[in-house]
Amino acid sequence: MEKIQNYIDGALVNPISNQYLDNYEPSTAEVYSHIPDSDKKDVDAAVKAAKQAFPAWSKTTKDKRSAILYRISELIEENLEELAAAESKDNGKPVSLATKVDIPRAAHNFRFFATAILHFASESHQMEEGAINYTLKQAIGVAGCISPWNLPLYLFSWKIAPALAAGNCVVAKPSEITPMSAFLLSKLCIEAGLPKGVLNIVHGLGHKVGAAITEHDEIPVISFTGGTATGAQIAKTAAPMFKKLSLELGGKNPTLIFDDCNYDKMLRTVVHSSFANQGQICLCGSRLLIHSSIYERFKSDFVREVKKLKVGNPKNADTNQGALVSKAHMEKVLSHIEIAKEEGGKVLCGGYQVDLAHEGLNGWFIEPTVIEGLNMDCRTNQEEIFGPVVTMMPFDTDEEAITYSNSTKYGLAASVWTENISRANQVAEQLHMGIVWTNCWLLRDLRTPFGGVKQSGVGREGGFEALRFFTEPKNVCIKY
Ligand code: TXE
Repeated sequence: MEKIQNYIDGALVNPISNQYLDNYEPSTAEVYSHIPDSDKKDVDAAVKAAKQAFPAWSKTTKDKRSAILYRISELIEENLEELAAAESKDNGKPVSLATKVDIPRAAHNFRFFATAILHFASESHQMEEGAINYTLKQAIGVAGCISPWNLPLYLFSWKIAPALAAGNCVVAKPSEITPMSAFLLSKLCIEAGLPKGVLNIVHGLGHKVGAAITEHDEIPVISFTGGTATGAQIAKTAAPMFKKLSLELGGKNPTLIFDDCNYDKMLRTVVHSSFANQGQICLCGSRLLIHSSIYERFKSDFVREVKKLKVGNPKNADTNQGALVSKAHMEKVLSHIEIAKEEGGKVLCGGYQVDLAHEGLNGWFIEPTVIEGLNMDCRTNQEEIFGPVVTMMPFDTDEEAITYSNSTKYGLAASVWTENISRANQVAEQLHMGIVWTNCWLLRDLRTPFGGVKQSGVGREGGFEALRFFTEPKNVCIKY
C-alpha cells in the first residue's frame, strides 16, 4: 500500500516516529494509502530546514523565484490527469470537477503569484520638510500554512504560492483527510528545482501537526483555511504570541433570487452553486431566498433539475455528485437533515444516503437535498452544514431579503440574481459579506480580495493583499 511521505529539507522522508494513519477513498470507504502521523519533532525539523533556507531564498531575485514558481505551475498542468485522478480518489469529488476546476486553478495560483511578485512595488512618500519615505516590503521568515480537505490542492497552493513568491520559506500542512495531492506536489517541487528547505510539507493530524505549527515560536505568520471552531483555537494560541494571522473560515451563504432575474441563467447556475463539490465549498449558497412571486415556479423547476443530478462513481465522466469526504462528515450532514425535519422542514428531494453497493461502492454518498418551510432563526438556517443540503425561503421585499441574508454569524459570500442594476448595487452595498457575486457564482479574478467578515474570517487573501500579508512593511525616512 502506498505510503505518503513528508517533504522536509528538499527530501521525501518518513515521520520520525514511523507512525502512520489510514487514508480512505471516500467512494469505496476503503483504506488505500497511509499518511505520516507526524508530530512536533517533524515540525521542528521542517522549521529548522525552512530557517536555514530563508536567508538565501529571501535574497534570491524575484525573477528567479518567479521562474521556479512558474515551472511548478507548468508541471501541475503537465501532470493534470494524474493529479485530477488522485484528487478525485482522495476526496470523493467527480474527476471531471478536479480536471476542470481544482487542478487548473492550483496551476493558476502558482502562475498568478509567480507573475504578481514581479509587479509588487513599494510606495514612497515625499515630505515638504525635505525628506522622503520609502516602504520596504520584506519577507517575514517561516510562514505556516494550514489547509482543509474540500479543495485540497487548490487551497493549499492559494497559500503556499504567495508566501513563497514574497520570499518566505514555508512549513505547510494539508488536511490529513486529503493528503495525496500535496504529496504529489512535493515531488513536482523537487523536479522544478525549488531549493531545499524552501517549502516543507508535514502531514498529520490537526491537534498534533497543526497545533505544533501554530504554537511554534519561530513561525511568526500563519495562514489558515478551515472550520470556524479551529480558527478560533488557532487565534487563541497565535494572538498572545503576536503572530500575523489570516483566517478563512466557514460560511452560510445566501443566494438572493429576485423576480427580475434572467431566470434560465439563474436556474442553471444556482443548481451548480448549491451542489458543486457535494456542497463542500465554503462559497456554496446554502440558503436560497426567493421572491415570493416566483417562489412556486422556482421550486418546481429547481427540484426537477436537482433530481437530474447524477450521484455516482467519481471516476465516471457523467457523474455530477461524488462522495462526501469522510464517514464522520457524512454522518454530520445526515444529522443536520434530521434536525431540519425536527424543526419542521419539509424535504422536497433527497434526504438520504445513496446506496451504490451494487457498483462496488460502499462509500459516503448523499442525495442532493432541498428543504423548505423553515424560519431563518432555526439551526438549519444558522449553522454551516457543508454538504449537499440547501433550504428555500420566500421573501417579499428587498429589505427582507437583505435582513435574512445578514442574519447569521457568518459573512463570507452571497450571490444576487437581478437584471436591475440599481437594485444589484444597492443590495451588494448592504450585504455584510466579504464577497458578492451578481448574476454569477465563483467567478474568480485572482487579483481581487478574497475572504469574509464576522465569523467567516479575518484578513483577505488574493492578489496584492496576499503579498502584503506575507511581507512586513518597513518605513525608511531620509532627510535630505
Ligand atoms: O476542518 P478543520 P474539518 C468547515 C466545515 C466542516 C468543519 C470541520 O463546516 O464541517 O469546518 O471540518 C487542521 N490547530 N470547513 O474538521 O478541523 C486540520 O488538520 C491547527 C470549512 O476538516 O478546521 C486541517 O488541516 N490546525 C472550510 C485544517 O486545520 C488544526 C473547509 C482544517 O480542518 C487544528 C473545511 C488545530 N488545533 C471545513 N485542528 C472552508 N471554510 O473552506 C485541525 N487543524
